[in-house]
Amino acid sequence: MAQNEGKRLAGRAALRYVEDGMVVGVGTGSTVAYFIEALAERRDTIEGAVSSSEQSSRLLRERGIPVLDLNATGELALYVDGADECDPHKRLIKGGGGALTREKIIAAASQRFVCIIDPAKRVDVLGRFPLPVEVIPMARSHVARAIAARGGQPVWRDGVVTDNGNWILDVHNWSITDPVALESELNQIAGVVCVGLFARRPADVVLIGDREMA
Ligand code: ABF
Repeated sequence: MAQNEGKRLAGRAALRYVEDGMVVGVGTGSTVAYFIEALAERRDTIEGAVSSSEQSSRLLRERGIPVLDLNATGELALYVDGADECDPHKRLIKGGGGALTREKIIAAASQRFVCIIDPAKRVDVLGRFPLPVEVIPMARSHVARAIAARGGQPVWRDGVVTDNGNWILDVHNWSITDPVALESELNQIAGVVCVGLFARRPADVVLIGDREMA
């Protein structure tokens, strides 16, 4: 299956979880762009969306879907988002698109997190994709040293500022055999805003193309 076809099928398949009257949490990335395109067919039946990035907010508004504030909507029934890697336990690496912090906030505030991926995102062990870590700019070097001391190889995503005004380190060559433990450990480092591991709160449903992961 061509990668874009897999993304398009997954994006459309997620529509089956959208119910009338919903406020839908919407992630970021090219797979989510297909979902937004499909969601626009339902814009008259849903209340609106809570967006994880300025990029997705633009796409939603272009499609006539109201973008709402999570502080006003309260907890959500559904969050739909992509991922960079997905293991057999529905644990994810996310953040290649730089939106990991707002994505993790909305995932935490949502009852059901539906992850939409093409088959190339499936891995047995997380870590082939460099792990994004959002950091407060002044702490970049401090966090990089702490990650290196744990065996990771951090690379500053130079030139990228997140929607929250922070920087990103991408950690290479980590075979992440215990993603829950690593997520908790990295969260403790002073200066870390968000770790691109969605393991403490994994996806509830993973759609791979148009098939649901068991
Ligand atoms: C987003 O989806 C990011 O967390 C992740 O990096 C991205 C995957 O992008 P794509 O769908 O374009 O492969 O949620």
